[in-house]
Amino acid sequence: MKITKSELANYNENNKQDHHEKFGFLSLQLDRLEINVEEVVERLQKFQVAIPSWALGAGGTRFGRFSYGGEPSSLEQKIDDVGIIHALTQSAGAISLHIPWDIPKDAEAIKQQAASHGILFDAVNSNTFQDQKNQAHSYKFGSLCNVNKESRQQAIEHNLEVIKLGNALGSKSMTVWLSDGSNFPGQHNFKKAFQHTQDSLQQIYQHLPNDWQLFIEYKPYEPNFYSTVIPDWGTSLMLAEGCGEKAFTLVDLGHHLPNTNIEQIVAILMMKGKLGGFHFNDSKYGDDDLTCGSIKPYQLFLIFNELVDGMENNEGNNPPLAWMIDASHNIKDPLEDLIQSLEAIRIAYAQALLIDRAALEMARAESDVVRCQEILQTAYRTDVRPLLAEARRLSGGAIDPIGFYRQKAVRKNLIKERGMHSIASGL
Ligand SMILES: [Mn+2]
Repeated sequence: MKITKSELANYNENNKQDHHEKFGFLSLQLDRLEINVEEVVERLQKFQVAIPSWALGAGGTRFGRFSYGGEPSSLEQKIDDVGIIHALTQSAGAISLHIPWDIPKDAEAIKQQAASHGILFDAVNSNTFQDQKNQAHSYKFGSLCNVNKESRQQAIEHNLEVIKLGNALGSKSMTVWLSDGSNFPGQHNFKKAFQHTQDSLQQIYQHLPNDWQLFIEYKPYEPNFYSTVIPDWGTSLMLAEGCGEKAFTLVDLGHHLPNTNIEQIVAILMMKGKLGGFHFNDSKYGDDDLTCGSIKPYQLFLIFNELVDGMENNEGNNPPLAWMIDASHNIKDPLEDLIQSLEAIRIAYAQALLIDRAALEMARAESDVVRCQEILQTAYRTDVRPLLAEARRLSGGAIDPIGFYRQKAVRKNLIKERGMHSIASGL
């Protein structure tokens, strides 16, 4: 199913009255605050977030999986799904592939298909957290950290294969997330596990093309429940620095213990020029992978406050960040859920763009704590949704993506095309 420009234009035409009123009113208010509305809308138009290839089917939990019908059962269909999201939102112009779940059979053909939707290939993701069929050595006791040299070597070679596949598609980065760790005290020699991991990552790094970046993700627990080899940003940063200037830390929102101050982590990593990318999701208890902004929208805003500050005052020479949604869906239509996540991310970004940074610095210099909070919350409490709708309208997307999606019965059409019992590849 492909959504045409004329369908979108018709939809917007029929819904323009309400949008014009809301956008007009907000523009007037922001003008009075001397905020350049045009510039904010332009920045929103440029802001693109990658969709991971594993988020397009029902993710499920370890207790069960409830299919949604019409799930994409091939990489081609996954790209078509991202194409639908991008057509509606004009903000999902990239896909992030998971290898080996989504190995392209014909890289050139896949590239062309993605290009026809205006989609690029973002970071590729390696997978050494599960054994594949006919694999010589098991990852049951770890991959890059394994005490067995053959297992480590096999994991290194897999990562090199992922780089090769990504290169053929035009990707410029690889994200390494390791499930490596231990389940019981005494199981691991912490120092040896770290050293093996450092050594393995360095070997992978040696083969990284010059214009590529290596992202190292951390996570404090799960699937290992006593220790993980890369539990936190400090360990990730040590490993990245041990590799070289093309290696960076990647922050995944859900990979923190409850109440961790993630905005502070983001600020310091950017100051050091070592934040490579960001994985968006939301959670209440752990790595819940819920829809962005569904639980803690204020935290998301505070994180964007630091991200925008880091991008505007780039003293650490931090490279442009790789943005990706890393969430999983069990009870919602994955496409609707991803549209909701994109909206939440862009709301937080737009609000952060409204912050009066000069006034905030002044209030900080005077230790005027009340004023600091007022400045942040004035931006946070602004309903910026008309700015997002305007950015979408100007880029040729839908004023209201979910409204369009439901009116056109997109899921029903996908079920008609693909069947009720199709299952997303890799899941
Ligand atoms: Mn992640």
